[in-house]
Amino acid sequence: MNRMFTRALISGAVAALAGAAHAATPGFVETFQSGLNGWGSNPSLVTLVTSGGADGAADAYAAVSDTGFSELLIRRSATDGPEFSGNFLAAGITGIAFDVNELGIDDGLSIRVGFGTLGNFWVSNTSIDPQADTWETFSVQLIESNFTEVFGAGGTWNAAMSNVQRFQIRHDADPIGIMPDPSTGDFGVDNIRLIPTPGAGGLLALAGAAALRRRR
Ligand SMILES: [Ca+2]
Ligand SMILES: [Ca+2]
Ligand SMILES: [Ca+2]
Repeated sequence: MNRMFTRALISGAVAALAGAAHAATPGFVETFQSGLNGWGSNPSLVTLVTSGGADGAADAYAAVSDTGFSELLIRRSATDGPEFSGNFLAAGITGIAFDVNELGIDDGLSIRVGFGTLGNFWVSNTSIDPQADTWETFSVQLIESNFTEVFGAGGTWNAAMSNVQRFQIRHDADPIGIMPDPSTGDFGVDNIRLIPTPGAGGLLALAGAAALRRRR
């Protein structure tokens, strides 16, 4: 059983366990094999590329580009679907990881993850600048000290974690700002995953193990 199929099987099983709950699902992996699924941007250009993803020649990914010096990001909102929104605390989501590729030339990007409510938004303190044409993994544990609140002074970390409405993967060079930074660069994203609490169940643990195994 190949890795892509294994992950799809696990994702499907986890989603089935979660039933029709309209909330983020621990263990969920956005592989882009079924399309962009609501991931987009404005004003960056987001396109589905059906080959050359993180899992090989026949694997799809999302490409993000901009040639007009506007903010470089890919995002998903609650209105695009439930998978990356809702109550992360109650769901037991303890980390975020994704695969990222600088595509073509290395534009010297600083790729971070950000999420929160409409008025209470947090961006990861750490970033990744992948090598050109190489898939690498970025991951961050969801604890307050790993993030900076960029919008909504006074809104708490727990309030943002409890009601995620916007989820971004963005280019944001130091210092971290309210908005992603403009760039003429491009990057690819694949396998955006919501990491479950360790020991949250055999199937969820299996999902984590599958994600780890493919990194070795
Ligand atoms: Ca993929
Ligand atoms: Ca690039
Ligand atoms: Ca910045």
